[in-house]
Amino acid sequence: MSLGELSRKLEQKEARLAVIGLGYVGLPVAALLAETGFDVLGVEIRGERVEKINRGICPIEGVEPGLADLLTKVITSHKLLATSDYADLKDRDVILIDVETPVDEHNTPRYEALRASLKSLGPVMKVGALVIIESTVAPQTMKDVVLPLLEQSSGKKVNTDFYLGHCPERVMPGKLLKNLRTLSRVVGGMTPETTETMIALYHHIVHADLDAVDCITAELVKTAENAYRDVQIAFANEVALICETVGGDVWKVRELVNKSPFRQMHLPGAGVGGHCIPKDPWLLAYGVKNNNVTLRIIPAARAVNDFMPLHMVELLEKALIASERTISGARVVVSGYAYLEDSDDMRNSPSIVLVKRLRELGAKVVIHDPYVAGYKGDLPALARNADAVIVMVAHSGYKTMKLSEVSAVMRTPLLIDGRSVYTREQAEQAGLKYIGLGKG
Ligand code: SAJ
Repeated sequence: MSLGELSRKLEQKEARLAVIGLGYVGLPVAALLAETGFDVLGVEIRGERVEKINRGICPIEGVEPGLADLLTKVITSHKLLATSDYADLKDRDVILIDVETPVDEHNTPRYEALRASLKSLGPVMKVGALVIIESTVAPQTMKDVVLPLLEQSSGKKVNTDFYLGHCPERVMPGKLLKNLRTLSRVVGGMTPETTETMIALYHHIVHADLDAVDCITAELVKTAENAYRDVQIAFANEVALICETVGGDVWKVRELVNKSPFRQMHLPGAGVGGHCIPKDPWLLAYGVKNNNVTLRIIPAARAVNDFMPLHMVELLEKALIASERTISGARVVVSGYAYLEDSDDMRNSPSIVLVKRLRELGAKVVIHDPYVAGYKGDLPALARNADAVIVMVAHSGYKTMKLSEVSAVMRTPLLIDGRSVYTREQAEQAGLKYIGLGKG
């Protein structure tokens, strides 16, 4: 099928679609495309996830407005079907790939999932198929990794026997459907004609700009937009450290800095987690590793943000010493295990780094998180005989918690607040000694 014919089938919603990887990105994308009337096949290697989805049950916990109902609707109407069998892809005209592209402990991208999906897709991919990588990849990955691998595994030639593009996603846990529908996207085809055909697909679900670019631009935009956010957060964190030492309140400083035109100082905090921000700066850096350009700001920002959970340990140690306790043997409650408020998403959570460090130092740690399975429960009960509560995530429920019920049961009433969930006054009125990140 030519790109022109494919574009027409996409306009008419007659093209048969597939999404490989039904995770935080792939599942909402598949459901939205199915809702607009396309026949969508979801390919997922985790069998239990396939089974759950085909029963119309959303495997994603946390607060995801509209997703569970949408999934039930498109499964019931048989517009979406999940499978683990790649052979089912043989009649698919457009295949989106939404698999994980993490970086390892050496900050090197791990493309195993991406390579595996391309190796499995190649042999079954039909002539004329359009393959779109939605996962975030380092600049030059489409040209140097995806294209050669797909040609090799399929025995087909790009732009002749199949078409290829990159349209990075911009979703955020907690706003998966909203972001997909309302955020603009860069659409990068290997050829301008491919880009146009990709737009014929995306305009059905994206009610915002679809910016036609080439692949390298799409790779650069996505990784740079998240590296930008990481650098901004690191700046706020560094100002927080300054405020602690000179007696300022970084939250007040930030509020007033942002009254100055063209300032958008981000929120300081107990760390930077998630599936995007801690990873994408390293993808951007990796993309230019062979182009002998020295990057200074991007790695430095990562170092500052990675340090923040360890700084929370420093604040705790100082507070314990002032209360004549040592961290070894101290009973510590960690409030918030997910990486983001009102989410169950644990990926790269700063709390994981914090808990590991606390246990290395001999603290007895209990974890509370109202969204993460296994850590829900009653915080005051967990705080019984504790020497400190460390707030790592600004879950809404924490804001309304009765602090007096917590301090009443603690052995040493210390509150270390990594997200300015409370004010010093609130904490002290409740009988707690308050140590706030960025509050000298
Ligand atoms: N964080 C701060 N200070 C800030 C903002 C965030 O410490 O000012 C921390 C959060 O606590 C969290 C981490 O950074 O641990 C990431 O937070 P995030 O708000 O950036 O949430 P993510 O990881 O879901 O980011 C995604 C990104 N979207 C995509 O990659 C498509 C990001 O580019 C978006 O800006 C963000 O969602 C969003 O706000 O939509």
